[in-house]
Amino acid sequence: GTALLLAGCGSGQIGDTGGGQTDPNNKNLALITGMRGEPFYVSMECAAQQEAAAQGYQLNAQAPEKFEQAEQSQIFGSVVSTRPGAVIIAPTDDKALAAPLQQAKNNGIQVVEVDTALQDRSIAVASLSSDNYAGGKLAAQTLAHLVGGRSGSVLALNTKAGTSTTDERAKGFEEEIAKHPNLRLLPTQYTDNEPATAAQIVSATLAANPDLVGVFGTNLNTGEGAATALANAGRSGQVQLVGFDASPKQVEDLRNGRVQALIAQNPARIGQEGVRRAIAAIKGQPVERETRTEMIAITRDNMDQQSQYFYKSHC
Ligand code: T6T
Repeated sequence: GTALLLAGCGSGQIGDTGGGQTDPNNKNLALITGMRGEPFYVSMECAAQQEAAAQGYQLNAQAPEKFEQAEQSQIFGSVVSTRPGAVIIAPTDDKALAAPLQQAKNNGIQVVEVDTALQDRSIAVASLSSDNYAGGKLAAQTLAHLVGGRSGSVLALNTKAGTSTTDERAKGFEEEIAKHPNLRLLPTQYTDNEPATAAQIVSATLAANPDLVGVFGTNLNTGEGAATALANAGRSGQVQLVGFDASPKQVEDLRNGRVQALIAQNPARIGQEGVRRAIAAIKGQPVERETRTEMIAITRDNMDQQSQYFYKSHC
């Protein structure tokens, strides 16, 4: 069967709360995800709202229209001016958000990273995500298994350079594919996190590389676009497609044979635990610095047993 990975909740060091003074009685939290209305973040936000309410906190959830640094920075600025005790954020760029986040921290706002992270590990008090490097390796193992003994080229579709998660997935994927001499890895392509761009790249790759045997979409949008392109070319199921995430459309594509496997994350758990870390940090309690949540490889054969991993498009 297909490789299955359940990376449990990894424990890290206790974070340094540092920064300016936080009022331990502040009951306001903010959550800034990477993109509005996208099922990974919707699932994260629903669970975060539920946890905040259960603990008697207000959660102001915001997101940019697109997965885009400039708009997210603007939202961050306006959220900070409302003085929440903590900002739980999925930074859309691993460098550009560092300065404003450091400044917020200096002003006594606790920073918790969810999913994506900054390169500078000294700013956030806690960081929660899948082990994305391991997820990329799992995707490569799953794809190699699906391709079997055939030889041919393989394509990975990344989103935007500087997105910590998909960069790690692409790296893990590339390193693992290199262990399979029958698979020739084409240069990884960037899609700007646009499904239409992913579809165009896959169409062009099919034309230029008739030996294409596999595609890895490093996230929801790249995978959805790749599925469309393969279906339009009449190549679904011939070119093996492994996606990351489990949106309603991705799950439907798995069921109807447009996608052969999905590496699902647990965004709800990330949202729930993110709120818990934020509240502990506000209260000055010790906080685990790094938390890794589980992932799982889902195929058509096991999908009905794994429906708890499917993402939501509304709460
Ligand atoms: O794959 C998720 C998330 O983990 C990544 O950081 C950005 O893209 C998604 O939100 C899916 O669209």
